[in-house]
Amino acid sequence: MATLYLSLGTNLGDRQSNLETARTLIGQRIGTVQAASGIIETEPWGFDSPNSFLNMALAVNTDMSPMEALKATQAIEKEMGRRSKSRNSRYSDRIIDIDLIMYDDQVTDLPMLKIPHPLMHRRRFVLEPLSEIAPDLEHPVLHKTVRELLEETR
Ligand code: PH2
Ligand code: MG
Ligand code: MG
Repeated sequence: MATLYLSLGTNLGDRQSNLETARTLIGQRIGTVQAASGIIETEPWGFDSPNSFLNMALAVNTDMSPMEALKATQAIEKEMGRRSKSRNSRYSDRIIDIDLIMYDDQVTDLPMLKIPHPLMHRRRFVLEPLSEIAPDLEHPVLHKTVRELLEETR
């Protein structure tokens, strides 16, 4: 059994309900939701949009491998109506985005899947919710806790 940390984000439609639906499906398909952060409203990071985000983090106890969990999160995104990902490698508005942030202290470096998420340490919209549920979780490459990473991020 592993602990998988997920970041959820949405900036289209009924954002609150999108987070609730995703959380329910994650609990049904990936594993028991052991902890859920509060929801924060954040400005789009890395692209321009009038639509602000709701972001939150989950800790899930799972028997799935990271690749299995990725397939499951992608299926949920698709079923919830998420359109094709960013064009020209730019970010775009979305109904739901579910990102794998950490998987125990495991490091995965595949073309399709990198864990820890390569940008997690630069994103307050990931670190703030994550610090609520796992402040002492240590980044297995940077060897800093989530709390420390958040303090270093403007
Ligand atoms: N996700 C992105 C890019 N920018 N900005 C905010 N505030 N929240 C997000 O979840 C987010 C973002 C890429 O997935
Ligand atoms: Mg993302
Ligand atoms: Mg994503």
